[in-house]
Amino acid sequence: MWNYLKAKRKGAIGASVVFFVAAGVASSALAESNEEKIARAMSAAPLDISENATIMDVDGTILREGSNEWVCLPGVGLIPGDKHPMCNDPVWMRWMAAVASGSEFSTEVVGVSYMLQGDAMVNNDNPMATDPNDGGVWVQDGPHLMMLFPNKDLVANLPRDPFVGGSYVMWGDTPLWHVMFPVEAKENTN
Ligand SMILES: [Cu+2]
Repeated sequence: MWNYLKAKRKGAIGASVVFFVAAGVASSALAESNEEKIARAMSAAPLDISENATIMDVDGTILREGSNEWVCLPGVGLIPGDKHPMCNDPVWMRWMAAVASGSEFSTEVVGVSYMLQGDAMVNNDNPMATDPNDGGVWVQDGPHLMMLFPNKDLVANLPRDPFVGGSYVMWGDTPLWHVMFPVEAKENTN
């Protein structure tokens, strides 16, 4: 499962590189400035977090050193080309690293991530799904927080349905399970 996910993501990155080469587009013309990336990354969380956060590009490059324990990124690095910024605490950074490397994740304490600019469209049950027409439950949240918990019993009372209103569990039957806390209403687009 993990290798499959990695292969899929790598394949997607490869394909986008080929596209740009084939189209003859100079990558420098499309490249965003570091200032733009930093501004977007910072917009994921309240300023008292993001002002002093480390800003890390999606490829791991440090764009700005920080002085608190938060790391803000200009996009979801696991999804090639994604531009939904996030600010992660150290627990969430460990989760991201575990997903990227395909290793197991566990935590003794809760983890918090801010995505105040919204998220990518995902299948709420299957993190590996890439086709929004596959009949699954697809969801794209606006501004939200995300939390990781030490064990799933702690969130047993929360809905799995993203459209029931309020917080819900995403990817609940996978090792990537976490709780979504939308702070804006959304419509059921399924
Ligand atoms: Cu999110």
